[in-house]
Amino acid sequence: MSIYELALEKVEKQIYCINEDYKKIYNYEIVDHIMKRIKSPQSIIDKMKKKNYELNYKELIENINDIAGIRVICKLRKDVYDIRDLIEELEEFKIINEKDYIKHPKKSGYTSYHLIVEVPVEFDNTTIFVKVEIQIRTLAMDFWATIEHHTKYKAKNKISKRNARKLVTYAKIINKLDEKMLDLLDSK
Ligand code: 0O2
Repeated sequence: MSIYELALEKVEKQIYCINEDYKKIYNYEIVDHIMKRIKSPQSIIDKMKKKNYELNYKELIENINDIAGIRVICKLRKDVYDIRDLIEELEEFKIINEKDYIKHPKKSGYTSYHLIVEVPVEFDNTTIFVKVEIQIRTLAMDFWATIEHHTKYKAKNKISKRNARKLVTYAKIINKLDEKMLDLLDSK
């Protein structure tokens, strides 16, 4: 797990650098805040069972890409894509997978931009490439995802179909709001 922690610290540091550089050039903080976590052992086991993987280290390392996860929260939808492009420019990291749930929201209504990057970490005089999941989303998307995570996605008790439909509607409202905020700033 310490390998994942080292990788996570490296990614966090780079995101802070991106923010600092951006601030110097545009006088604007493109990153609002960052959250990071190492997935708990129980959550890793639950995910492996859910995806029908055998419970061994080989399957874990090859298939579970979000043991180290970092969430980058920004203000505007266009910031999400700018941050993504700035991460791509970092020579140290290699993007190995990405999912645009903003252009293609999940059935649940979930919107976010996901990247899996490979990060070189020095460990025991060897360079190991560690996968880190970066989720980039606006404050509004994060508000929705946090509530939905708690009430539906990871909730022990199933919510009613009616409430699940409401959550999809609220996700659409939130995304409309993100669009309107952009329009407002563009029309200043
Ligand atoms: P937790 O507890 O947040 O860590 P794959 O990469 O295709 O093998 P994976 O990893 O399921 O499969 O990919 P995906 O769909 O990109 O989802 C990864 C993470 O996105 C999830 O991690 C959640 O954090 C978040 N996520 C995905 N769908 C939803 C959703 O409908 N609602 C909310 N609130 N979050 C979502 P975990 O490990 O499932 O959960």
